[in-house]
Amino acid sequence: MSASGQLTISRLNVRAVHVPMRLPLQTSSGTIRIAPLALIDLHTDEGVTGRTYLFCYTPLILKPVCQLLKNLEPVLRGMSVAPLEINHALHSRFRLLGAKGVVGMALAGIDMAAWDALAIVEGQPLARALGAGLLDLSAYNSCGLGLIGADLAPAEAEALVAAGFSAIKVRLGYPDLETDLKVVRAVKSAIGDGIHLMSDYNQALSVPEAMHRVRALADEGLYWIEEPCLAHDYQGYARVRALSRCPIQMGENWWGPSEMATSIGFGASDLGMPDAMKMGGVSGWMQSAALAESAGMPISTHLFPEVSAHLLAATPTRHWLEFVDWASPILAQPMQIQNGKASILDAPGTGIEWDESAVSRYLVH
Ligand code: SMN
Ligand code: MG
Repeated sequence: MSASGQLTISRLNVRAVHVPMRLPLQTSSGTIRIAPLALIDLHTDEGVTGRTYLFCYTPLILKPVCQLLKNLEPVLRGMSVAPLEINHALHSRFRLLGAKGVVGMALAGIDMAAWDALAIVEGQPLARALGAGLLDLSAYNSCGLGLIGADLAPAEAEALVAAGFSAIKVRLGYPDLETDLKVVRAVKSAIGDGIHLMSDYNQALSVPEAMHRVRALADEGLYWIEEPCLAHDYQGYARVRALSRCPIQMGENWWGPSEMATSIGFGASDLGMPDAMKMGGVSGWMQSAALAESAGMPISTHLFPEVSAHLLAATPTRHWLEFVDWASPILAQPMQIQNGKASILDAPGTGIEWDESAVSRYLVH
């Protein structure tokens, strides 16, 4: 390492794994049974390695994401681990194509791994490297509780609470409002009043249908109603929000801070939940946290709880950490939740290290 502590990228190791999910997730857009993860190891000449993973949603995109990352290795080799500089260089390289989708995912993965390496070389948890404290964060259990109907949902909801949580999330978007209501009431009566119940439509409704359903759900005690309509119809969201008595939540489909700023400008939602990957990694997240602070918008995280916990600690308007255990089987130290709180460990970086024998079990060749 140079006297300045500067790191230089030597190599990028990228692997594809299919990790079985303990609880499959039936959403209004299909069922997810495995987590297709791209594992990134960003090696440096100095021997420090930054790590992260990308959740690719569908196996169809896993290999293309990994291939793009591999294609970028010669571009990265020899660069300093300075995430803002790396972003500047990579974003200008992709200016004509644009940096959403597969490109945005790959760039965010490089950014997250680079920040991990920086925090490791500083000997600090990422949260501290970002200027935050090691906070205990309120976490909700977002595993499971897909569209499984009013007969099965109560038992699954009880099990999610029993894992040590005071908040869980139910997926909605059944063919009719009556089933949505039935499921919400069944889950509510199973978990009781002391537990918060978030809800998520995964963009299932038209704007008029969303207006109808949010009014009907007004007195059901939901903590928030997430993504009722198509994610980029900010005008439609503003109309739905105007007549909802329950806070409207969105943000997992904001690709970068500029989309978030547009959404805020339309008054599309009460709450925000950027996704660390789609927002552009740690660097993009910090911009989104600044936007949220100036708009006075409470911010929750989306997926990637291991990295997102550090980011939430560094977010002035922090709200909830979304906990999913999808990467836990391949991590040496899976995230632990106690009494509904996620703690940030006093260890260098994000704390992501692979359980190599699990990784080899789930490797996709
Ligand atoms: C979700 C995220 C990722 C895959 C499926 C469903 C969901 C959430 O929208 O917010 O957790
Ligand atoms: Mg969601």
